[in-house]
Amino acid sequence: MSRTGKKPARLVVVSNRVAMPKQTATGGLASAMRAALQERGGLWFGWSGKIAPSSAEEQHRLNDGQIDYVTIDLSRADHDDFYAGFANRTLWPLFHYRPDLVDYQRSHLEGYLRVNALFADELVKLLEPDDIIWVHDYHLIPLAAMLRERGVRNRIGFFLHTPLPAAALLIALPKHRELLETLASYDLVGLHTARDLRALEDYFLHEVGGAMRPGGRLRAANGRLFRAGVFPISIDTAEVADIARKSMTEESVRDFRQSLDGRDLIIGVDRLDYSKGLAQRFEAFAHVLERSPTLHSRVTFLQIAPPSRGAVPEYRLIRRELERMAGHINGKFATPEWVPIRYVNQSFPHTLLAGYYRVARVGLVTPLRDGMNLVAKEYVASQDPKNPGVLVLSRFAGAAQELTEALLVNPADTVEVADALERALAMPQRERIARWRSMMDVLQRHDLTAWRNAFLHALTS
Ligand code: GDG
Repeated sequence: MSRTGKKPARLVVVSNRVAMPKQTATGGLASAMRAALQERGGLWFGWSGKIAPSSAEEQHRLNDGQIDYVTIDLSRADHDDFYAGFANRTLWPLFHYRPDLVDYQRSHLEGYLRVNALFADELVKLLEPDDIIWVHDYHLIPLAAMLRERGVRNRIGFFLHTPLPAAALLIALPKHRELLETLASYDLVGLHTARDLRALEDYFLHEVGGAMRPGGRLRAANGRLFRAGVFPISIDTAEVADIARKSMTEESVRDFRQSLDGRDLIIGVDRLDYSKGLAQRFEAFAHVLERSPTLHSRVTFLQIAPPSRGAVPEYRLIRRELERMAGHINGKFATPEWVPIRYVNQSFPHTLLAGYYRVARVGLVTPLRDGMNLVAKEYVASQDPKNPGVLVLSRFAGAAQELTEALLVNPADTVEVADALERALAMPQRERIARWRSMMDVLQRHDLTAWRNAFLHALTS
């Protein structure tokens, strides 16, 4: 209830995948959305993750207290064209500055529009006039336009979890106007950083003839007015810190620590994705071993990389490449007592991850491009205040805009990353504490709850 005693409007979250109640929510987004829905009461709509023989109109419904979950299946063709095709072989590489990996196919674009239309058709059946709708990510850019075509007048917000690249790249996308101008059908478009916002404004102002209106609103060429703003996503800082502290007494974390045998740990945790810069990271670590024999047997690099998007060929390629590199580096430097890289293609429960982060002297987070990167924030929040580790962070992660006391690197510069690694390993405790404190202050002031409240406040006011 608000101060006026009026119940806030119901929240409707729409995302490609829905984190169902019994699933452990991987990633911050799932828990953020759950908390928001719990608070106001609401509905979460999206793809079930299942392939049905034909595009099934049947909705799967589940209620869990304040939250209704409604999902639909996709047909094989819809999945291939929309998800494995246009979303993950066109938009994802383009938005991560990899035009070389873009595989544009007209049939994929058609599938993308078809699935967005299917989402719109199914969603209108569920909407009430006062609902506030919050749409997530690059899979669903045209959804608001399609809802508007179906008569929906509700407030609709959109948040892009990836970077938005410079206009010069966006215009390389065939039919880019037809897609990107639909962003104007939202009332609010949220982005992680000022750079992403500049890209959006630049695209609308200089590429498609929009204009800036008083109050910071953008006018699209079709006359529609919308707002865009910077809302850097965050983590549940207090909870992550708490989990990390408690995990130190867990047997599995103690066993792991023991297995390090006094060596310093460097940790990386990433979905296995070419945007995460894992090959360059492996190279930088190899460079350290190459030039600093005194570090041999004294450091262990644990890279956790759960496979993702295995249906997309580029992901199978990067997986093979990393296996080859890890094998090569270990073959070259390992001794009977020591393996330099522990490369693990598995995902772990959050409690364990937080413990690993806390044990690690260095968090190595070097994506080539990343909308935000929550691992960087989780690593910081997991540290022991009296003896914190050092974050080595790519300048091209959105998180670098806030975590300025990390050792910031260009991930493509193997020598610069190697230098930062060695500096991190040798950093005196006082400097580690000072840098950590300043980053932790940022995360405590701006946590996940602050993020969603800021977005929802901007959307509803
Ligand atoms: C997209 C954007 C943006 C990872 N391995 C395991 C595991 N994870 C969790 C991490 C973290 C999440 O997954 C990954 O989030 P990131 O932000 O690092 O990266 P993306 O998956 O690419 O996320 C990104 C984000 O959306 C939010 O807007 O920051 O830029 O690309 O929370 O902890 N979780 C568990 N086991 C694992 O093995 N439980």
